[in-house]
Amino acid sequence: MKIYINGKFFEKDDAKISVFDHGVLYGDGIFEGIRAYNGRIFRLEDHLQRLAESANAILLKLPITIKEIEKAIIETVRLNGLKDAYIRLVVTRGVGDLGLDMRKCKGGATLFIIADRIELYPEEFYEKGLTVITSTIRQKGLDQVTPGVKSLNYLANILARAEATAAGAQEAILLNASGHVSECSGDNLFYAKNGKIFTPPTSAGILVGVTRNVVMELCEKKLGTKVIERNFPRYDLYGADEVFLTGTGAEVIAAVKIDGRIIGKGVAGPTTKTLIKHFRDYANSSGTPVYEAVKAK
Ligand code: PXG
Repeated sequence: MKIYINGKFFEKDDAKISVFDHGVLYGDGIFEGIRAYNGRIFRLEDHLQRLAESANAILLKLPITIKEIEKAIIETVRLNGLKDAYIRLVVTRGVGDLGLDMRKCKGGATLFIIADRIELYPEEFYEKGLTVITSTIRQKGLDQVTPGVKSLNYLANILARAEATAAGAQEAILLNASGHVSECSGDNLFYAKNGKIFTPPTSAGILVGVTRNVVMELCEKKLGTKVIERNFPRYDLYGADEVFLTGTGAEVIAAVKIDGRIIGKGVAGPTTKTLIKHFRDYANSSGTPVYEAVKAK
């Protein structure tokens, strides 16, 4: 495995960053989780746009341009010979001293890229659906660092996921301070009821998922239904016809049991299944080519 760090490639065992990197000392940095299907990187521009926005929000100067980052991602996937891949791009504040002051990170940001095979939910989960719980951990407020920044501070999400695991569930819902549903520990959330599809708005405190945006487009183009963004309590999920989650790893997947309540018929419903199909068709037929790009040079 070849890992990119600041312009150079390293073998896995040699891919190391400093213990003085503020990404390690403070979780001071941002990341993206990106997928490649069939030798093409899915919605790469959207991920890079979100990365640029996250960087700007935390006053982080990217060490190279977005165009150069795009090239580095393609090169990392290519060097590892991957067609289907999970790509992790991380940008940290860089090497500083033991204090909080970001000005001490004089060498600039650290950027690394890992491209690996992807670990997926077993296919049967796409038929049977997931079990989900509501976490006791609240979503960060909009008056804190907004959940819209994909920062390296994932402890709340990790602890929420641990609660799910302890309860025999696969995902956890985070409510925001007002008790409305925001999102899951690593996925956005939608529900369908009486032919309409709903999802929490950005003001509920969510990461604006690349998959969420694609699914909203697919709902409009393929199902002829515009997704309604509104705040709702978790009780609306219990009475929904279908609940589904979206994320780079999970794609589109049903949640069929929430806090012990069976949702709909207790298996992936027709809207979810149709969206899974449309999403996969689209993912497998779009994206930035990894290998043709090199041939064309
Ligand atoms: N909300 C949160 C909090 C996320 O971390 C999503 C929504 C979905 O966004 P995208 O852009 O992927 O549609 C995410 C991203 C994992 C893992 O290993 C998942 C994410 C990030 C990092 C790791 O399950 N999900």
